[in-house]
Amino acid sequence: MLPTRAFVDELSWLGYSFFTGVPCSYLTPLLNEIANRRKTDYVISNNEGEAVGIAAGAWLAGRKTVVFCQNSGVGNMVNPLTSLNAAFQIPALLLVTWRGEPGLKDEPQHKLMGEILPSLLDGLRIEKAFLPKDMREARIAIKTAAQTVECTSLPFALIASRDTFEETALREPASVQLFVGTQEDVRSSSKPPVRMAALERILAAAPPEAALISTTGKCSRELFTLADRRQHLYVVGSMGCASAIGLGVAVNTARPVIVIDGDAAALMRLGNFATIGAHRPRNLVHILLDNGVNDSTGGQRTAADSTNFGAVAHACGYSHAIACNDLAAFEGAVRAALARQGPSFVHMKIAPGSSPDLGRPAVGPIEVGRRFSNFVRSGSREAEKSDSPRLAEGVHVPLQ
Ligand SMILES: Cc1ncc(C[n+]2csc(CCOP(=O)(O)OP(=O)(O)O)c2C)c(N)n1
Repeated sequence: MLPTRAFVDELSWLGYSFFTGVPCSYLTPLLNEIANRRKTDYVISNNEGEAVGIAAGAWLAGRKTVVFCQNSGVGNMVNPLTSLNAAFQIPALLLVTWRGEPGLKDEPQHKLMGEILPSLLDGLRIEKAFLPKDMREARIAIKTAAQTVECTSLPFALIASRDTFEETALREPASVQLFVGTQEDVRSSSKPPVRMAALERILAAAPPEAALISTTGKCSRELFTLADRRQHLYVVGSMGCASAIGLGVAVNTARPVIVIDGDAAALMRLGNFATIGAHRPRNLVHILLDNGVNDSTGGQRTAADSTNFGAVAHACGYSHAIACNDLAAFEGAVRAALARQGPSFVHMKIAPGSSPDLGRPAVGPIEVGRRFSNFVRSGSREAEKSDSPRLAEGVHVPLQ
């Protein structure tokens, strides 16, 4: 077995101090050790795909990241691994447990994934190594993994078998408080504007130091058409992950971070709201441009009209949530959100439709990611002074 503390020390020495993921019982000692450390950031997540998004945001903000999961959770990661990490060349050290490992007795639900895990990772073109249970050998495996991550700028998977980590007790369980923010509804009878007009208002309200992360489909295409700047991250794939990426960026910078979501994308990963509410980054403004349809794929209806998004954000612990449908109120709401302590949520009803000759980002995702990352990491003096995440004051801090 590996001495758990020495394993985490090894990762820390190599700069890996940002952890996110979904637990597996094989990792309990490791997760206790991480939670016990004050200088290690541990972002709980609800879904392994969400964790990949959070880690991608953290990497863009300059962190080296570890995403832990049970191998069942690799299934939840496939979309962002292929269309975010591979497309943008965003690395992460994946620590994947091996339930259903061939030759070991395990539950029936782990059998198939246990058998296909190595070939699944091969299919995803993710390099891998089996984590040895001897610390001397494990050190070499971790170093090699870290070097490969640096060289390829892609995820690398360390696969951990049963009984890899020595027992470690949780010193102090994190205290959880329910935060009750405020909620407003200023919708009027006015006709909702198109997305492009709403995006223009966001650009008018956003200060030059703000980072903007736009969701998959026409939202990113329209933002690119209106203005292409290094502080824009066009999330062309990984539908639903814009808010997770935004969370990962926001907890690692003092800059304002604005996420521009779509209703279908938000519904695809509604759990992200709860994670944002749990971690409460005060510099995050989450905007939802809700046209009630999958506009980018031809206008198929979503469940948006029967969902009270403001109530969801409020219930999940956002500081403030507001619903609006006219442009003046929307711009005012975005400006107010940027001025107050977040996380804030702005739900804007828009009309479906877009220009028929809408272009696509002419800059590739690798370049978009690099220039966004340089922007986030540069010039934020407060961020440079402190290495602590920017969370709302006086609330539960689950990052240890
Ligand atoms: C995982 C995944 N499923 C489906 C798609 C196809 N797709 C791209 S954009 C989109 C609709 C997005 O709708 P919404 O978030 O409401 O934004 P809108 O297009 O309305 O602006 C869909 C279904 C995808 N890119 N990824």
